[in-house]
Amino acid sequence: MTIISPAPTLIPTTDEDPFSEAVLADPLPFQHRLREAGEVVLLERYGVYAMGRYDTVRSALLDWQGFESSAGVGITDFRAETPWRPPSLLLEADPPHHNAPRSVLAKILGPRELRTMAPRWQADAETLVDEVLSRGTEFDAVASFAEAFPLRVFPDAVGIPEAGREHLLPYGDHLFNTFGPENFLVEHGAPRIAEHSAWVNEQCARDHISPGGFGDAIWAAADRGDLTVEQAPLVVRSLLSAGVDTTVHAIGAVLHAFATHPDQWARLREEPALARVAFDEAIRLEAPVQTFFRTTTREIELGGVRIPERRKILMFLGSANADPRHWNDPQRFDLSRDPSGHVGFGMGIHQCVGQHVARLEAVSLVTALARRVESIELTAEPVRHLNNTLRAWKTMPMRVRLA
Ligand code: HEM
Ligand code: OVM
Repeated sequence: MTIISPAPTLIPTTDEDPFSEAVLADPLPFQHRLREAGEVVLLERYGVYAMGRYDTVRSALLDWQGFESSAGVGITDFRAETPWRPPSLLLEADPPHHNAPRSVLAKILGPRELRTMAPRWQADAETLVDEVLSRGTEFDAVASFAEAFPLRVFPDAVGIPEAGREHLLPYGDHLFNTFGPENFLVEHGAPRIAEHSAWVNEQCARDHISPGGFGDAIWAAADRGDLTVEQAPLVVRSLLSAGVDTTVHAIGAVLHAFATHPDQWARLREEPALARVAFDEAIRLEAPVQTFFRTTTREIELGGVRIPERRKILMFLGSANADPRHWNDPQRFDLSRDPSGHVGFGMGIHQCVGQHVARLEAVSLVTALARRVESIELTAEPVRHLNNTLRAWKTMPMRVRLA
């Protein structure tokens, strides 16, 4: 990184592309350079700002007045360009519009409501583990567990029909790519997005949603007047957008962490209640959602740098979670650590409203595995799946020894 000094402030500047194949495949060296370069760094190539240190990212996440979301949380400025889909009423909204959809979803996806789901998901996890292990002790952990488990429980919990569920993962994958620039990944997904999108949008309508699930509860909120009938389908869309790929890659992250830290698997086996902390520690370490943008609502001074009004700024959640200024030995997956305060779910008013769902899924699966599996190892190098926003695995060849 070079330092150039456009008067009046000195701003560290880089021509590196965080959305290049090389950086996406191995983001840690770039993130280290970003944190070292300064509190705020100008990404010359895109004309946007970036932050990678824990304290800076955390402060920006908490300052929703200064760093807004309604201009989009991707690189596209919704005030200058029409977004490719109608904006999310949660992710891409600011108060006061954000308030009603947020409180409706927070209640529906809250820990109390999920208590009824927990025994069913635990049983589903045990069934899946039995099914996979009955076929053998070597498998691809991505296909067999990371994808299979969320797809088994989440669409049913929302209450959408069976037919067409194969659209969910590619829809989410493309959506998360579109938060970044129009690079090779967006080009690759573009040809099929219309059909994935059409299917997803259709499932949000009331007549596609079965009774008793999250989707039904959203429509019930519209009946009570907590949401308008125009808002309800878009709030369902948020679940289908944010709720599948994220948990797939989160479970991939936990399984990878255990496979590469066998001592921590042994600890979990001794103390299964550590499954919760293991999940958050894996989210800290891998940050399945790596980045989101904000837009400055006014001139903001940060670390001696003046960011003008209406500029995009990229927050590196994964980098903040690995900042040695805040975390001790950040690359170690350590169940003794208290990972709370990590920004893998964001922080502040947009902090992941689905995190209890994600946690319950992962804890159910890890708990079921811990009952039957004594040790886990990789049998070959796992292969990354590249995405402009997500940190993901395509394949993870794994062998387990049964308990
Ligand atoms: C928000 C990550 C699972 C629904 C967020 C944000 C992050 C995130 C970082 C903050 C966005 C921002 O500040 O702009 C994750 C990760 C997950 C996960 C890592 C898995 C481990 C889920 C699930 C659902 C969900 C399962 C749905 C059931 C949402 C929604 C928002 C959100 C609707 C927007 C909330 C708002 O703007 O108020 N998530 N998420 N997420 N998440 Fe998640
Ligand atoms: C939404 C949405 C979409 C993607 C991600 C997300 C991580 C939310 O449509 O509300 O949060």
